[in-house]
Amino acid sequence: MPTQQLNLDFLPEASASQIIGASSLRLGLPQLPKRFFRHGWQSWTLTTWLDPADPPLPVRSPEFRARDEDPAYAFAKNHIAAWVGAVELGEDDILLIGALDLSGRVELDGETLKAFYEDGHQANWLIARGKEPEVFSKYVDLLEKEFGKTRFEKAPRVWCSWYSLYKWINEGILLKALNGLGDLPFDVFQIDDGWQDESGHWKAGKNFPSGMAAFADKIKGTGRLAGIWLSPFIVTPNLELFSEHPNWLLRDEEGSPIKTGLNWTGQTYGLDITHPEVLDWLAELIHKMVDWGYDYLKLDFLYAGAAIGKRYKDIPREVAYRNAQQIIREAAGDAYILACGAPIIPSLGLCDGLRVGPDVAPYWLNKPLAVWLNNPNDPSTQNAIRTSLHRLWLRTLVNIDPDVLYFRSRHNAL
Ligand code: 9PG
Repeated sequence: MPTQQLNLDFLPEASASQIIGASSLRLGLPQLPKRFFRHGWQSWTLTTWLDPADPPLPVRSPEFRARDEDPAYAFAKNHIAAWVGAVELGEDDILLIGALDLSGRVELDGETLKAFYEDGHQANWLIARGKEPEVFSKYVDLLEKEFGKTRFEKAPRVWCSWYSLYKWINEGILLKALNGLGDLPFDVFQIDDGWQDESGHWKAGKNFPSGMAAFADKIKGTGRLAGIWLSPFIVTPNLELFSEHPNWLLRDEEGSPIKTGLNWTGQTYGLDITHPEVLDWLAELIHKMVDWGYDYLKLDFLYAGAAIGKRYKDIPREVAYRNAQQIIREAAGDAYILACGAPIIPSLGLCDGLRVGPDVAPYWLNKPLAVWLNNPNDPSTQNAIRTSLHRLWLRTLVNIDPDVLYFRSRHNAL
């Protein structure tokens, strides 16, 4: 299909909408909008209404840029929204542009709204004008037709180990927590980061001498689903996998492995999820979790699969991501998949739950990180609530996960 660049010199009437196919679009606005709705790329990325007079501030550290933002647009001079952007023209007068395919971006450049598919192909856009709930619900209906939705009407109630124990977990501590739940109405007991050797080495660490299958049995013995965390698309450098399969890593044009930000064990690198051996390895990994007895999989740091880089198969990065997610979905069978740190639109239809904001934390804001490093995506109560609230419109497509609620009487700065 030839790529088509469209200049539109008219706006839809109030409550009207249209679908237009184009590789890029330019829409002249009657005046500078009052606010711009910026949708962030992945679970943790800032999603909110912004004042167009405030220029975008790039996240200052490369580690956080790689982990929390779409690095492709980190230094853009204008605000750029991932897949869907909107402007407020007047009271209850919102104009939304929403991509109906992967790689769509929406940029506000003064009095012009520009929409484009990053990979340059032509696909549909929704242009809708009306009240905020009205335009977002039109977008959601079309997204469902395009990508599908969760198989679960209701989100399960989950106990997650991260926010009370972080990575300091072991068999004994978790068993105590499991027994301590008594008959509290949790549907899932989910083991978070810390059970494994390392990211990429998905075997029980030394703190779980009885193995992970035995722990899944213990969980099921309480009548709950067994949940486990893993980050299938990242690896840490001190792994055999790194030296045994150098061609499994995502690399830049010069051949250096792509850094995908920090996690609790340090620097992470992305896998080339278009490589057939990596895809086989991923399917095997997910089968292993299911065979161990886990029926709730929290898949984290998923953005790394769609990082910019040179891949075995020369396909757009979000297409590569969705193909790999499809393979994971099939391998997971009936297991519930919670996608975290995940590119939002490319995950729809392939996951059941989706994290829609950064981690919560026992403080309102981490000023050094949020303000001095310009990182609005870092764990904090403010950031978690802000981004989650601006993604409520996704709730009929997927079980939206605003992260956890927890109670603390000590070590609490709120
Ligand atoms: C486990 C956690 C939890 C959490 C996820 C994700 O390095 N960091 O600053 C960092 C911050 C947050 C983070 C991971 C690393 O959160 O959202 O629920 O599963 O991983 O590592």
